[in-house]
Amino acid sequence: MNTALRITAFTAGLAAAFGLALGVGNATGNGPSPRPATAAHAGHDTGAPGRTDDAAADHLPGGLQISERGYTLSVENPFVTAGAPTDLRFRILGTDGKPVTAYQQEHEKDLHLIVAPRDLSTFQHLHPTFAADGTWSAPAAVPAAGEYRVFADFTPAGAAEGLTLGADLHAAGELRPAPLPETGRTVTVDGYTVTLGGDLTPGRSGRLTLSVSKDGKPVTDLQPYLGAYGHLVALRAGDLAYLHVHPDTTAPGPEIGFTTTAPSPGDYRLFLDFKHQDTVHTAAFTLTTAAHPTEPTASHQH
Ligand SMILES: [Cu+2]
Repeated sequence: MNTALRITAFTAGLAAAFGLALGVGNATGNGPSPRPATAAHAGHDTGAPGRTDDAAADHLPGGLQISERGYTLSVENPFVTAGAPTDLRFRILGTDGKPVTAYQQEHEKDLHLIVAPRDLSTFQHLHPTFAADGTWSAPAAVPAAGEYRVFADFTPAGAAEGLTLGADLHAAGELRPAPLPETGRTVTVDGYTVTLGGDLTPGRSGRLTLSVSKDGKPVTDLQPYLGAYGHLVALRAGDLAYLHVHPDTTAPGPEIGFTTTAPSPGDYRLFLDFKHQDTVHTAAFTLTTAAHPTEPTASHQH
């Protein structure tokens, strides 16, 4: 059994132990992906330092802030021990300092909780239980020591749009951070083969497709999960910026489509949750953004 398989088996065991859907892709190698040579914006060599005209920069990616638009993510105990069952408890505080108790559903839930370590080696997508006093709680598996990021993705009742707050979670133990695995375009998980199509292009909306097959045959009877035939979470390597991703597929497989915008060049980890035969599986990919567009466009002329 190779290391990646052992890790997969290990996390699968933990997932079973904690009764959670937890997954990592079946990585085929190690080492960071090559990065584009430059992050410079083509046609912008005279801009003032720190200035950018990228539309994406007008709106920070989610998850980078613990407090935003008057809402704060308050984790009750951000110090946990790796490998031990963890009851993750937190509240969303509003501008008045009181817990938010009314939410608008997105993807069939009031709140989505994502937990990932800084090295993006594991991923959990949880749906915590809400108590009337405003406390959310979820049993979380923290399989290895590390600095984790906890993301709460929600829309307060009455708010025009949702937001994603991020907070640190520290898991004590022997720390063994790993470089991002190079997954390529095909990942196998739980006997399924998932193939990634499309690209992330910095500053531009792009479409990603994920095709699911099993035993060499396309899977055409995926089950709805969170109001779609798949749920994709994209995190930027280096700072764990949380990208907003919109599903756009109406057929139950084999292809699941999403649109999203990468805010910058770099490496991203994509975690696809899909449901088949009443079980949710997670396929993880490492994807480096495609080359930044070089041709100047009308909006780049000053
Ligand atoms: Cu969710």
